[in-house]
Amino acid sequence: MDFSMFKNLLTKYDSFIITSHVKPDGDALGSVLALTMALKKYGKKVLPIINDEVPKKYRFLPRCGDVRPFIPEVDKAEVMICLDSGDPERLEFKRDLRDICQLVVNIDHHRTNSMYGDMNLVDDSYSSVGEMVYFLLKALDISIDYDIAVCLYTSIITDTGSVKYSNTTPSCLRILAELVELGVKPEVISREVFEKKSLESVMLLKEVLGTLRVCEDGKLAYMTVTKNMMKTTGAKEEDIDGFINYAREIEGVEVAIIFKEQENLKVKVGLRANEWVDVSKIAEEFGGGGHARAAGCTIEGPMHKVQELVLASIKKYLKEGFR
Ligand SMILES: [Mn+2]
Repeated sequence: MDFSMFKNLLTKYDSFIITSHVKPDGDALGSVLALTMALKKYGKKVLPIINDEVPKKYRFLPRCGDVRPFIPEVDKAEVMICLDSGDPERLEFKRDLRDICQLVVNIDHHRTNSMYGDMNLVDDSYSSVGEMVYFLLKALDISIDYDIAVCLYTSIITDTGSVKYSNTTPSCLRILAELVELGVKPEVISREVFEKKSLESVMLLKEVLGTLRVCEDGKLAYMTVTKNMMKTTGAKEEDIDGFINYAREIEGVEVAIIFKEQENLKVKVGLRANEWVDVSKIAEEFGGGGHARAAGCTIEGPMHKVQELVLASIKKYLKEGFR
């Protein structure tokens, strides 16, 4: 992908909002913070905005205290750069993006991206948006300092599951090596992103593992998180991160699902695949999206109905081998 077109943008415009999706993960936050710091170095006015709280586990990221939700009538910019978000609804500005800025730039690596920008830099061959921001900075000749390196490193290891997933490429491994040369300590970031868990999270895990079901000759595994479990353990949504891997890692499992009961009779569905099922196709069928091996959607209805629907769709896929 040619990021040099971005150069014209910087000659033409001076003020930027850089944003990403709600329930921000390490790629969303890492890429927003890295690009914010970089454009500030370039002399631009930049507002890093995410319409949600920064999860506790990402508060080690440099300058993450600068990220805050949008304030209507106050926050304005010429350009809005949207990172890691397949559709504009996930940004939750609750208004047309063009009411806030003149130009929308969409930089993303989700296959299901709806191309909502005036400029769309979308390519699902990148491991993470952090990797895309790395190449963007190279194209702009902006040097990567230690703080930017920490953010980009966090982006890449979050989305590749610590360079374990199928989106791990020679390119992202080379970038990680360069970031380590700049002083990033892999063991420190791994501990923050993957190891540290709240007590509430482990108490919730105990409950959720009790709901594990395996079917379709061991190829499909799923777990359920109810509102009641959340209440009794005091866990937050972010505490559920990574639970799905307990289902995905079972020998013989191809598809893993986690069903999370939400307010107003909605269920959030997280989907993972190991080798061949394209779960983004299943998520799309229910109005969601994502990547081939990691995707999600939110479906209306009581838990048992949603489970019936999603399980039926996946069983069909596993039998027919395509969608
Ligand atoms: Mn991402």
